[in-house]
Amino acid sequence: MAFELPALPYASDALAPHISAETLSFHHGKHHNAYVTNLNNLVAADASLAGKSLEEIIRTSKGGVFNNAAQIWNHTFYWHSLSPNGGGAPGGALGAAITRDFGSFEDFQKQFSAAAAGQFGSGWAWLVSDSSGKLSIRATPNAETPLTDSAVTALLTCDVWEHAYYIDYRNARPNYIAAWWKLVNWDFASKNYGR
Ligand code: MN3
Repeated sequence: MAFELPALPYASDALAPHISAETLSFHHGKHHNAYVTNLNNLVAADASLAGKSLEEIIRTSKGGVFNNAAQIWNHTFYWHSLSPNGGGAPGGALGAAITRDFGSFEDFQKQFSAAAAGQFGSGWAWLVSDSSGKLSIRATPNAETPLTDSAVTALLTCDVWEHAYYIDYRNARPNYIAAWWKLVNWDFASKNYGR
């Protein structure tokens, strides 16, 4: 069973003007798709990977197999972290936990933006929760993902690889991060928080 590129959860022009259809066509149609093609080639060449789920491969592999598998998972999670109807601040249990653990929503935004802007080179910024519901921010390099840490659950991510923003924002990563806040899918994050 080959892995497949998941469809975007919205139309490719739905995130404009914050993220353009051209960015999504390259980011989803070329980058994300290439990780799927690469992983399928690697799995076809290694019988020990046959029949494993994407999550199992991510949790048990290293090198190119890990990188491509984790990038498939990270990108699917990223598409769902965005919504044409996103932005604003969350209510409910997640909103209360953000205020409790970061002081205020504005303080959380500042800390998350700093983690995303400060990640050296390629990588990701994440909002994660531990099993008690305590929130924290992580930045991971390259394909690294909170999925490999059984102590936390990922709630939300921002892709800070240059391919995520170079078409729309060139070298100005902070401008892309500012746009990302206008698209954040708090319903998805709240569902992942599960409380
Ligand atoms: Mn990417």
